[in-house]
Amino acid sequence: MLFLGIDSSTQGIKYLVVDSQKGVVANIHINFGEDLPEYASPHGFLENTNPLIKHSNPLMWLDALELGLQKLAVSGIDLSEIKGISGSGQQHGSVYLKEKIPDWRKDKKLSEQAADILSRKTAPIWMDHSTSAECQELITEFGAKMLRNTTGSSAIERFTGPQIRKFAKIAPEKYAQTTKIHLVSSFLCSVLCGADAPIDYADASGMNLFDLNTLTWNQKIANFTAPNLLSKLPDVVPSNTIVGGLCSYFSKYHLTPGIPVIAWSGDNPNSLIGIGACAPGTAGISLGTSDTFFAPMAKFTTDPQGCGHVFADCASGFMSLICFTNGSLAREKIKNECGCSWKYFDQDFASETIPGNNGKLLLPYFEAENTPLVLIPGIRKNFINATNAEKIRALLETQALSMCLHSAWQKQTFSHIRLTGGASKSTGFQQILADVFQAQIETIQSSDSASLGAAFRAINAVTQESFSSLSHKFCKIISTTAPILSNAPLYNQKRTQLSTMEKENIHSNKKGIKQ
Ligand code: XUL
Repeated sequence: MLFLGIDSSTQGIKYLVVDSQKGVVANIHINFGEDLPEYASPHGFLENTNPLIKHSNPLMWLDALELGLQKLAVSGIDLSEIKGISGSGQQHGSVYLKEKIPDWRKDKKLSEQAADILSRKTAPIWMDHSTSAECQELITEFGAKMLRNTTGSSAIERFTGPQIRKFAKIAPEKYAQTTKIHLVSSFLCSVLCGADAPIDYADASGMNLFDLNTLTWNQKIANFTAPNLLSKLPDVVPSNTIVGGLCSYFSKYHLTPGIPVIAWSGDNPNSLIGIGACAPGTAGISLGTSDTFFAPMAKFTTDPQGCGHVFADCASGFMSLICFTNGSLAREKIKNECGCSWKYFDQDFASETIPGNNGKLLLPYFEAENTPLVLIPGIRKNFINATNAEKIRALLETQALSMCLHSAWQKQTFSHIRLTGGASKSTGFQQILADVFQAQIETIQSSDSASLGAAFRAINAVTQESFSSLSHKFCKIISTTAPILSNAPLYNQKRTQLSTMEKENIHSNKKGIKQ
Protein backbone atom coordinates (compact mmCIF):
# COMPACT_ATOMS: atom_id res chain seq x y z
CA MET A 1 0.00 0.00 0.00
CA LEU A 2 1.23 3.51 -0.82
CA PHE A 3 1.15 6.52 1.54
CA LEU A 4 2.11 10.16 1.03
CA GLY A 5 4.09 12.27 3.53
CA ILE A 6 4.36 16.00 2.78
CA ASP A 7 6.73 18.34 4.61
CA SER A 8 6.13 22.08 4.22
CA SER A 9 9.33 23.55 5.63
CA THR A 10 10.81 27.05 5.71
CA GLN A 11 12.48 26.88 2.31
CA GLY A 12 10.41 24.39 0.37
CA ILE A 13 8.02 21.43 0.26
CA LYS A 14 9.12 17.79 0.16
CA TYR A 15 6.98 14.83 -0.85
CA LEU A 16 7.77 11.21 -0.04
CA VAL A 17 5.67 8.36 -1.35
CA VAL A 18 6.24 5.35 0.89
CA ASP A 19 5.26 1.77 0.10
CA SER A 20 4.42 0.20 3.47
CA GLN A 21 6.37 -2.93 2.47
CA LYS A 22 9.25 -1.54 0.37
CA GLY A 23 9.93 1.93 1.76
CA VAL A 24 10.38 5.21 -0.16
CA VAL A 25 9.36 4.90 -3.83
CA ALA A 26 9.23 8.58 -4.88
CA ASN A 27 10.81 11.76 -3.62
CA ILE A 28 10.02 15.26 -4.97
CA HIS A 29 11.25 18.61 -3.71
CA ILE A 30 10.00 22.13 -4.50
CA ASN A 31 12.15 25.08 -3.47
CA PHE A 32 10.19 28.29 -2.88
CA GLY A 33 13.03 30.59 -3.95
CA GLU A 34 13.99 28.72 -7.13
CA ASP A 35 10.63 27.35 -8.26
CA LEU A 36 8.42 30.31 -7.34
CA PRO A 37 10.64 33.42 -7.78
CA GLU A 38 7.52 35.60 -8.25
CA TYR A 39 7.01 35.45 -4.45
CA ALA A 40 10.37 37.23 -3.85
CA SER A 41 11.24 34.86 -1.01
CA PRO A 42 14.64 33.36 -1.88
CA HIS A 43 14.85 31.65 1.52
CA GLY A 44 11.11 31.11 2.00
CA PHE A 45 10.29 34.41 3.73
CA LEU A 46 9.72 38.00 2.64
CA GLU A 47 12.34 40.72 2.94
CA ASN A 48 11.67 43.20 5.74
CA THR A 49 13.70 46.20 6.85
CA ASN A 50 13.15 45.12 10.46
CA PRO A 51 15.40 42.06 10.97
CA LEU A 52 13.08 40.80 13.72
CA ILE A 53 10.09 40.47 11.38
CA LYS A 54 9.89 37.32 9.29
CA HIS A 55 6.69 36.58 7.37
CA SER A 56 5.81 34.32 4.44
CA ASN A 57 3.04 34.40 1.88
CA PRO A 58 0.66 31.46 2.46
CA LEU A 59 -0.35 31.60 -1.22
CA MET A 60 3.24 30.64 -2.08
CA TRP A 61 2.80 27.47 0.00
CA LEU A 62 -0.35 26.64 -1.97
CA ASP A 63 1.30 27.17 -5.36
CA ALA A 64 4.21 25.01 -4.19
CA LEU A 65 1.80 22.33 -2.96
CA GLU A 66 0.22 22.12 -6.42
CA LEU A 67 3.55 22.26 -8.25
CA GLY A 68 4.82 19.30 -6.24
CA LEU A 69 1.66 17.30 -6.84
CA GLN A 70 1.93 18.03 -10.57
CA LYS A 71 5.51 16.70 -10.57
CA LEU A 72 4.51 13.67 -8.53
CA ALA A 73 1.63 12.91 -10.92
CA VAL A 74 4.09 12.56 -13.84
CA SER A 75 6.83 10.78 -11.85
CA GLY A 76 5.66 7.30 -12.88
CA ILE A 77 3.97 6.52 -9.53
CA ASP A 78 0.28 5.66 -9.71
CA LEU A 79 -1.06 8.22 -7.24
CA SER A 80 -4.51 6.63 -7.32
CA GLU A 81 -2.89 3.83 -5.25
CA ILE A 82 -2.19 6.20 -2.33
CA LYS A 83 -4.25 5.10 0.68
CA GLY A 84 -3.56 7.90 3.15
CA ILE A 85 -1.83 11.27 3.46
CA SER A 86 -0.32 13.15 6.36
CA GLY A 87 2.05 16.04 6.65
CA SER A 88 4.47 18.19 8.52
CA GLY A 89 4.71 21.95 8.78
CA GLN A 90 7.34 24.40 10.00
CA GLN A 91 6.19 25.00 13.57
CA HIS A 92 4.62 28.09 15.17
CA GLY A 93 3.73 29.95 11.89
CA SER A 94 0.11 31.16 11.77
CA VAL A 95 -2.45 31.70 9.00
CA TYR A 96 -5.44 34.02 9.57
CA LEU A 97 -8.75 33.33 7.79
CA LYS A 98 -11.97 35.33 7.62
CA GLU A 99 -13.98 32.52 6.05
CA LYS A 100 -14.17 28.76 6.31
CA ILE A 101 -11.88 26.68 4.11
CA PRO A 102 -14.14 25.86 1.13
CA ASP A 103 -14.67 22.71 -0.87
CA TRP A 104 -12.31 23.94 -3.60
CA ARG A 105 -13.55 24.53 -7.18
CA LYS A 106 -11.60 22.62 -9.77
CA ASP A 107 -11.47 25.38 -12.40
CA LYS A 108 -9.29 27.76 -10.36
CA LYS A 109 -5.92 27.37 -8.62
CA LEU A 110 -5.96 26.97 -4.81
CA SER A 111 -4.00 30.22 -4.37
CA GLU A 112 -6.59 32.19 -6.39
CA GLN A 113 -9.42 30.88 -4.23
CA ALA A 114 -7.55 31.21 -0.92
CA ALA A 115 -6.59 34.86 -1.56
CA ASP A 116 -10.23 35.83 -0.84
CA ILE A 117 -10.46 34.08 2.52
CA LEU A 118 -7.28 35.40 4.19
CA SER A 119 -7.83 38.11 6.80
CA ARG A 120 -4.07 38.70 6.97
CA LYS A 121 -2.06 38.54 3.76
CA THR A 122 1.13 37.22 5.34
CA ALA A 123 1.90 34.60 7.95
CA PRO A 124 4.45 35.25 10.70
CA ILE A 125 6.80 32.25 10.78
CA TRP A 126 9.08 30.69 13.40
CA MET A 127 11.97 33.03 12.52
CA ASP A 128 9.99 36.09 13.67
CA HIS A 129 11.32 37.62 16.87
CA SER A 130 9.21 40.79 16.97
CA THR A 131 6.96 39.93 19.93
CA SER A 132 9.18 40.60 22.96
CA ALA A 133 6.65 43.11 24.36
CA GLU A 134 3.85 40.55 24.13
CA CYS A 135 6.04 37.86 25.74
CA GLN A 136 6.83 40.20 28.60
CA GLU A 137 3.10 40.92 29.04
CA LEU A 138 2.35 37.20 29.28
CA ILE A 139 5.18 36.72 31.77
CA THR A 140 3.97 39.66 33.87
CA GLU A 141 0.43 38.25 33.90
CA PHE A 142 1.16 34.58 34.57
CA GLY A 143 4.85 34.24 35.52
CA ALA A 144 7.35 32.25 33.44
CA LYS A 145 7.12 29.26 35.79
CA MET A 146 3.34 28.91 35.41
CA LEU A 147 3.68 29.21 31.62
CA ARG A 148 6.40 26.53 31.60
CA ASN A 149 4.49 24.15 33.84
CA THR A 150 1.28 24.59 31.85
CA THR A 151 2.39 25.02 28.23
CA GLY A 152 5.88 23.45 28.41
CA SER A 153 7.62 26.74 27.56
CA SER A 154 8.07 30.24 28.87
CA ALA A 155 6.60 32.98 26.63
CA ILE A 156 8.57 32.70 23.40
CA GLU A 157 8.79 35.31 20.61
CA ARG A 158 8.18 32.89 17.72
CA PHE A 159 5.35 30.99 19.45
CA THR A 160 1.88 31.51 18.05
CA GLY A 161 0.16 32.97 21.15
CA PRO A 162 2.46 36.04 21.41
CA GLN A 163 2.22 36.42 17.61
CA ILE A 164 -1.60 36.42 17.77
CA ARG A 165 -1.54 38.93 20.65
CA LYS A 166 0.65 41.27 18.58
CA PHE A 167 -1.70 41.00 15.57
CA ALA A 168 -4.76 41.72 17.75
CA LYS A 169 -2.96 44.81 19.09
CA ILE A 170 -1.63 46.24 15.81
CA ALA A 171 -4.56 45.33 13.55
CA PRO A 172 -7.67 45.02 15.78
CA GLU A 173 -10.11 45.29 12.87
CA LYS A 174 -8.44 42.56 10.86
CA TYR A 175 -8.17 40.47 14.01
CA ALA A 176 -11.91 40.94 14.63
CA GLN A 177 -12.65 39.81 11.05
CA THR A 178 -10.60 36.66 11.63
CA THR A 179 -12.74 33.60 12.25
CA LYS A 180 -10.04 30.92 12.31
CA ILE A 181 -6.32 30.92 13.10
CA HIS A 182 -4.42 27.94 11.77
CA LEU A 183 -0.88 26.71 12.16
CA VAL A 184 1.01 25.97 8.93
CA SER A 185 0.33 22.29 9.59
CA SER A 186 -3.42 22.56 10.22
CA PHE A 187 -3.82 25.07 7.36
CA LEU A 188 -2.35 22.72 4.76
CA CYS A 189 -4.22 19.78 6.25
CA SER A 190 -7.44 21.82 5.93
CA VAL A 191 -6.57 22.60 2.31
CA LEU A 192 -6.34 18.86 1.56
CA CYS A 193 -9.65 18.17 3.32
CA GLY A 194 -11.47 21.16 1.77
CA ALA A 195 -12.69 22.02 5.31
CA ASP A 196 -11.14 23.40 8.51
CA ALA A 197 -9.06 20.69 10.17
CA PRO A 198 -7.96 20.44 13.82
CA ILE A 199 -4.47 21.01 15.23
CA ASP A 200 -2.65 17.99 16.64
CA TYR A 201 -1.41 17.96 20.26
CA ALA A 202 2.25 18.09 19.25
CA ASP A 203 2.08 21.21 17.09
CA ALA A 204 -0.38 22.85 19.50
CA SER A 205 2.42 22.67 22.08
CA GLY A 206 4.37 25.36 20.21
CA MET A 207 1.74 28.06 20.77
CA ASN A 208 1.96 29.07 24.47
CA LEU A 209 -1.78 28.32 24.56
CA PHE A 210 -2.03 24.56 24.98
CA ASP A 211 -2.19 22.97 28.42
CA LEU A 212 0.02 19.88 28.43
CA ASN A 213 -1.58 18.63 31.65
CA THR A 214 -5.14 18.57 30.34
CA LEU A 215 -4.43 18.40 26.57
CA THR A 216 -6.86 21.27 25.94
CA TRP A 217 -6.52 24.98 25.18
CA ASN A 218 -5.85 26.91 28.39
CA GLN A 219 -8.80 29.28 28.75
CA LYS A 220 -7.10 31.83 31.02
CA ILE A 221 -4.04 32.16 28.80
CA ALA A 222 -6.17 32.27 25.62
CA ASN A 223 -8.49 34.94 27.09
CA PHE A 224 -5.53 37.10 28.07
CA THR A 225 -3.73 36.55 24.75
CA ALA A 226 -6.45 38.08 22.55
CA PRO A 227 -10.21 38.80 22.56
CA ASN A 228 -12.44 35.81 21.77
CA LEU A 229 -9.39 33.77 20.88
CA LEU A 230 -10.88 30.45 21.95
CA SER A 231 -13.61 30.79 19.33
CA LYS A 232 -11.00 31.29 16.59
CA LEU A 233 -8.79 28.32 17.45
CA PRO A 234 -9.34 24.98 15.71
CA ASP A 235 -10.07 21.90 17.84
CA VAL A 236 -7.12 19.90 19.20
CA VAL A 237 -6.78 16.17 18.55
CA PRO A 238 -4.26 13.36 19.08
CA SER A 239 -1.78 13.18 16.19
CA ASN A 240 -3.06 9.84 14.90
CA THR A 241 -6.57 11.18 14.21
CA ILE A 242 -8.06 10.77 10.74
CA VAL A 243 -9.43 14.29 10.36
CA GLY A 244 -11.17 14.02 7.03
CA GLY A 245 -11.25 12.66 3.50
CA LEU A 246 -9.24 14.12 0.61
CA CYS A 247 -11.24 16.80 -1.18
CA SER A 248 -12.25 16.01 -4.79
CA TYR A 249 -10.17 18.97 -6.06
CA PHE A 250 -7.08 16.76 -5.86
CA SER A 251 -8.40 14.20 -8.35
CA LYS A 252 -6.73 16.47 -10.96
CA TYR A 253 -3.45 14.98 -9.70
CA HIS A 254 -4.90 11.43 -9.90
CA LEU A 255 -5.30 11.17 -6.10
CA THR A 256 -8.47 9.36 -4.99
CA PRO A 257 -11.08 11.64 -3.39
CA GLY A 258 -12.07 10.59 0.12
CA ILE A 259 -8.83 8.81 1.09
CA PRO A 260 -7.97 9.40 4.77
CA VAL A 261 -6.15 12.60 5.66
CA ILE A 262 -4.38 12.20 9.00
CA ALA A 263 -3.82 15.26 11.26
CA TRP A 264 -0.66 17.10 10.24
CA SER A 265 1.95 17.91 12.86
CA GLY A 266 5.04 20.07 13.32
CA ASP A 267 8.30 19.24 11.58
CA ASN A 268 10.19 18.39 14.79
CA PRO A 269 7.57 15.97 16.20
CA ASN A 270 7.36 14.37 12.74
CA SER A 271 11.15 14.09 12.59
CA LEU A 272 11.24 12.32 15.94
CA ILE A 273 9.06 9.60 14.38
CA GLY A 274 10.97 9.69 11.07
CA ILE A 275 14.39 9.08 12.65
CA GLY A 276 13.02 6.12 14.59
CA ALA A 277 13.72 7.57 18.07
CA CYS A 278 10.64 6.17 19.71
CA ALA A 279 11.94 5.56 23.24
CA PRO A 280 14.03 7.62 25.73
CA GLY A 281 17.82 7.19 25.35
CA THR A 282 18.21 8.22 21.72
CA ALA A 283 18.08 11.89 20.70
CA GLY A 284 17.78 13.52 17.29
CA ILE A 285 19.57 16.51 15.82
CA SER A 286 18.03 18.04 12.74
CA LEU A 287 20.41 20.20 10.71
CA GLY A 288 18.05 22.19 8.50
CA THR A 289 17.17 25.87 8.18
CA SER A 290 16.88 25.69 11.96
CA ASP A 291 19.11 23.33 13.90
CA THR A 292 17.08 21.46 16.49
CA PHE A 293 17.89 19.02 19.26
CA PHE A 294 14.99 16.80 20.31
CA ALA A 295 14.39 13.66 22.28
CA PRO A 296 11.59 11.55 23.74
CA MET A 297 11.27 12.56 27.42
CA ALA A 298 11.33 10.06 30.22
CA LYS A 299 9.95 12.65 32.65
CA PHE A 300 8.20 16.05 32.20
CA THR A 301 11.01 18.55 33.00
CA THR A 302 11.09 22.16 31.82
CA ASP A 303 14.02 24.47 31.09
CA PRO A 304 14.51 27.05 33.88
CA GLN A 305 16.60 29.19 31.49
CA GLY A 306 13.54 29.54 29.27
CA CYS A 307 14.97 28.58 25.84
CA GLY A 308 14.11 24.85 25.77
CA HIS A 309 10.63 23.43 25.32
CA VAL A 310 8.46 20.45 26.16
CA PHE A 311 6.01 19.38 23.46
CA ALA A 312 3.49 16.58 23.33
CA ASP A 313 4.94 14.09 20.84
CA CYS A 314 3.05 12.21 18.12
CA ALA A 315 2.94 8.98 20.11
CA SER A 316 1.19 9.91 23.39
CA GLY A 317 4.32 10.99 25.26
CA PHE A 318 6.39 14.13 25.61
CA MET A 319 9.47 15.33 23.76
CA SER A 320 12.05 18.00 24.42
CA LEU A 321 12.95 20.55 21.77
CA ILE A 322 15.67 23.15 21.60
CA CYS A 323 15.78 25.29 18.46
CA PHE A 324 18.65 27.34 17.04
CA THR A 325 17.72 29.85 14.34
CA ASN A 326 21.21 30.13 12.88
CA GLY A 327 21.50 26.69 11.31
CA SER A 328 21.98 26.06 7.61
CA LEU A 329 21.73 29.71 6.56
CA ALA A 330 24.73 30.45 8.82
CA ARG A 331 26.66 27.50 7.36
CA GLU A 332 25.85 28.74 3.86
CA LYS A 333 27.02 32.26 4.74
CA ILE A 334 30.39 31.08 6.13
CA LYS A 335 30.84 28.71 3.17
CA ASN A 336 30.26 31.62 0.77
CA GLU A 337 32.56 33.88 2.81
CA CYS A 338 35.31 31.23 2.51
CA GLY A 339 34.57 30.77 -1.22
CA CYS A 340 35.00 27.01 -0.82
CA SER A 341 33.13 23.95 -2.09
CA TRP A 342 30.61 22.00 0.01
CA LYS A 343 33.08 19.09 -0.02
CA TYR A 344 35.68 21.31 1.67
CA PHE A 345 33.09 22.70 4.12
CA ASP A 346 31.72 19.27 5.01
CA GLN A 347 34.92 17.27 5.13
CA ASP A 348 38.32 18.63 4.06
CA PHE A 349 38.52 21.52 6.56
CA ALA A 350 38.82 18.94 9.35
CA SER A 351 42.32 17.72 8.43
CA GLU A 352 43.62 21.33 8.24
CA THR A 353 42.51 22.16 11.82
CA ILE A 354 42.66 20.57 15.25
CA PRO A 355 39.83 19.80 17.71
CA GLY A 356 39.39 22.80 19.99
CA ASN A 357 40.49 25.13 17.15
CA ASN A 358 43.07 26.84 19.38
CA GLY A 359 40.21 28.42 21.35
CA LYS A 360 38.58 30.12 18.33
CA LEU A 361 34.78 30.35 18.49
CA LEU A 362 32.29 32.17 16.27
CA LEU A 363 28.81 33.11 17.46
CA PRO A 364 26.80 32.82 14.23
CA TYR A 365 24.00 35.33 14.85
CA PHE A 366 23.35 36.29 11.23
CA GLU A 367 19.68 36.22 12.20
CA ALA A 368 18.14 36.99 15.61
CA GLU A 369 18.70 33.85 17.68
CA ASN A 370 16.33 31.82 19.89
CA THR A 371 18.94 29.94 21.91
CA PRO A 372 20.29 31.92 23.62
CA LEU A 373 17.90 34.79 22.98
CA VAL A 374 19.74 37.38 20.87
CA LEU A 375 17.60 40.13 19.37
CA ILE A 376 20.35 42.18 17.79
CA PRO A 377 21.72 40.07 14.94
CA GLY A 378 25.39 40.22 13.92
CA ILE A 379 28.13 37.60 14.21
CA ARG A 380 30.58 37.78 17.11
CA LYS A 381 33.95 36.04 17.32
CA ASN A 382 36.90 35.87 19.66
CA PHE A 383 39.58 36.06 16.91
CA ILE A 384 40.87 38.49 14.30
CA ASN A 385 42.78 36.29 11.89
CA ALA A 386 41.77 32.78 10.95
CA THR A 387 42.22 30.50 7.97
CA ASN A 388 39.12 29.38 6.07
CA ALA A 389 39.38 25.95 7.67
CA GLU A 390 39.53 27.52 11.15
CA LYS A 391 36.49 29.71 10.41
CA ILE A 392 34.50 26.63 9.39
CA ARG A 393 35.59 24.73 12.50
CA ALA A 394 34.81 27.78 14.68
CA LEU A 395 31.25 27.81 13.34
CA LEU A 396 30.62 24.06 13.56
CA GLU A 397 32.18 23.68 17.02
CA THR A 398 30.12 26.61 18.32
CA GLN A 399 26.92 25.15 16.87
CA ALA A 400 27.64 21.73 18.44
CA LEU A 401 28.73 23.20 21.81
CA SER A 402 25.67 25.42 21.92
CA MET A 403 23.39 22.41 21.35
CA CYS A 404 25.16 20.54 24.14
CA LEU A 405 25.13 23.51 26.54
CA HIS A 406 21.46 24.33 26.00
CA SER A 407 20.16 20.76 26.11
CA ALA A 408 21.75 20.01 29.50
CA TRP A 409 18.56 21.02 31.40
CA GLN A 410 17.01 17.69 30.38
CA LYS A 411 19.43 15.98 32.79
CA GLN A 412 19.56 12.96 30.49
CA THR A 413 22.56 11.34 28.86
CA PHE A 414 22.18 10.29 25.29
CA SER A 415 24.46 7.49 24.20
CA HIS A 416 23.13 7.62 20.63
CA ILE A 417 22.19 10.67 18.59
CA ARG A 418 20.63 10.38 15.14
CA LEU A 419 21.31 13.14 12.63
CA THR A 420 18.88 14.27 9.98
CA GLY A 421 18.57 17.18 7.54
CA GLY A 422 20.82 18.56 4.81
CA ALA A 423 24.05 18.99 6.81
CA SER A 424 23.83 15.52 8.40
CA LYS A 425 26.11 14.16 5.66
CA SER A 426 29.04 16.38 6.77
CA THR A 427 31.64 13.96 8.14
CA GLY A 428 33.49 16.86 9.79
CA PHE A 429 30.37 17.92 11.69
CA GLN A 430 29.57 14.29 12.60
CA GLN A 431 32.92 13.92 14.40
CA ILE A 432 32.60 17.28 16.17
CA LEU A 433 29.11 16.34 17.41
CA ALA A 434 30.32 12.90 18.54
CA ASP A 435 33.20 14.48 20.50
CA VAL A 436 31.19 17.34 22.00
CA PHE A 437 28.31 15.09 23.17
CA GLN A 438 30.56 12.05 23.74
CA ALA A 439 27.85 10.01 22.02
CA GLN A 440 27.69 7.75 19.00
CA ILE A 441 26.43 9.77 16.04
CA GLU A 442 24.27 7.85 13.58
CA THR A 443 22.90 8.74 10.17
CA ILE A 444 19.99 6.85 8.68
CA GLN A 445 18.83 5.99 5.16
CA SER A 446 16.56 8.99 4.62
CA SER A 447 17.61 12.47 5.66
CA ASP A 448 14.04 13.73 4.99
CA SER A 449 12.87 12.68 8.43
CA ALA A 450 9.90 15.10 8.66
CA SER A 451 8.18 13.84 5.49
CA LEU A 452 9.15 10.25 6.36
CA GLY A 453 7.65 10.70 9.84
CA ALA A 454 4.48 12.08 8.25
CA ALA A 455 4.24 9.05 5.94
CA PHE A 456 4.82 6.71 8.93
CA ARG A 457 2.00 8.46 10.78
CA ALA A 458 -0.33 7.98 7.80
CA ILE A 459 0.58 4.27 7.63
CA ASN A 460 0.14 3.89 11.40
CA ALA A 461 -3.28 5.57 11.42
CA VAL A 462 -4.61 3.54 8.48
CA THR A 463 -3.03 0.10 9.04
CA GLN A 464 -2.16 0.29 12.79
CA GLU A 465 1.41 -0.84 12.02
CA SER A 466 3.53 0.40 14.95
CA PHE A 467 6.21 3.09 14.69
CA SER A 468 8.82 0.68 16.02
CA SER A 469 8.00 -1.82 13.27
CA LEU A 470 8.17 0.93 10.62
CA SER A 471 11.44 2.35 11.90
CA HIS A 472 12.91 -1.14 12.15
CA LYS A 473 12.13 -1.64 8.43
CA PHE A 474 12.91 1.83 7.04
CA CYS A 475 15.29 3.68 9.37
CA LYS A 476 18.40 1.58 8.72
CA ILE A 477 21.57 3.11 10.11
CA ILE A 478 24.01 3.87 7.30
CA SER A 479 26.91 5.40 9.22
CA THR A 480 28.13 5.64 12.81
CA THR A 481 30.77 7.96 14.23
CA ALA A 482 32.27 7.06 17.59
CA PRO A 483 33.36 9.78 20.03
CA ILE A 484 37.08 10.23 20.66
CA LEU A 485 37.27 9.89 24.45
CA SER A 486 40.46 11.92 24.79
CA ASN A 487 38.68 14.98 23.34
CA ALA A 488 36.10 15.07 26.16
CA PRO A 489 38.04 17.35 28.60
CA LEU A 490 38.86 19.78 25.80
CA TYR A 491 35.23 20.18 24.77
CA ASN A 492 34.04 20.41 28.39
CA GLN A 493 36.35 23.35 28.79
CA LYS A 494 35.18 24.89 25.48
CA ARG A 495 31.57 24.60 26.62
CA THR A 496 32.42 26.78 29.61
CA GLN A 497 34.25 29.19 27.29
CA LEU A 498 31.15 29.41 25.06
CA SER A 499 28.87 29.97 28.04
CA THR A 500 31.02 32.91 29.16
CA MET A 501 31.11 34.36 25.64
CA GLU A 502 27.33 34.04 25.32
CA LYS A 503 26.75 35.80 28.65
CA GLU A 504 29.03 38.68 27.63
CA ASN A 505 27.27 38.89 24.31
CA ILE A 506 23.78 38.82 25.81
CA HIS A 507 24.91 41.43 28.31
CA SER A 508 26.30 43.68 25.57
CA ASN A 509 22.95 43.31 23.79
CA LYS A 510 21.21 44.50 26.97
CA LYS A 511 18.94 41.46 26.64
CA GLY A 512 18.92 39.34 29.76
CA ILE A 513 17.64 35.78 29.77
CA LYS A 514 13.91 35.87 30.54
CA GLN A 515 13.03 34.15 33.81
C1 XUL B 1 11.05 24.76 16.43
C2 XUL B 1 11.26 25.78 15.39
C3 XUL B 1 11.80 25.37 14.07
C4 XUL B 1 10.68 25.30 13.03
C5 XUL B 1 11.21 25.24 11.61
O1 XUL B 1 10.61 25.28 17.63
O2 XUL B 1 10.97 26.93 15.58
O3 XUL B 1 12.51 24.18 14.14
O4 XUL B 1 9.84 24.23 13.31
O5 XUL B 1 11.79 24.11 11.26
